Amino acid sequence: MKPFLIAALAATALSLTACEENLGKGQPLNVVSGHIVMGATPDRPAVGYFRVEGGPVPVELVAVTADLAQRVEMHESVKENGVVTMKPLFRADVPAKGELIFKQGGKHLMIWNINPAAVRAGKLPMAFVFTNNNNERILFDMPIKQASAAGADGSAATAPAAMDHSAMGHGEPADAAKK
Ligand SMILES: [Cu+2]
Repeated sequence: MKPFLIAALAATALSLTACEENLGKGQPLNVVSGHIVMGATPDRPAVGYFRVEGGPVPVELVAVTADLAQRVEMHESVKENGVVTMKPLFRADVPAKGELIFKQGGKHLMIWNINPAAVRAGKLPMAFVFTNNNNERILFDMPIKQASAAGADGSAATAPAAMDHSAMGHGEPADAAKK
């Protein structure tokens, strides 16, 4: 066998492998970053933020789960008549080659009763469930921050994100909401 043919076969094998991993066409659908902020007090839920990069086709995020937490919900903060409320969110679009962002003041996760071992370890393994490929699940370890460290990203220098969030009752006024 001639060297160039071997190289061609090797390249074919590589590209097949890449296809199987959904890397064939540009960037794959992926969870690229995220973190959890613990509640200001143990009885309050933690909140989670993250960023998903879209793959070659549009999909929807339909659930986020964690074996080491009692409950996880997707929420969206919406302003109606000057009042910020949170509503459960059951699906969120991830445009092809676009992004889906859960962040403070917008879409967010609420997480109840994270296993203390996960808190000590500083990360919560989460599964992001999408509509493609028969509900593809992408696993991502979310780093856990204490409420007091919430300002580290510069988004909440004065009020920790979790505290701000927990002051925001479902359907109740939230004057703590930031502009
Ligand atoms: Cu919420």
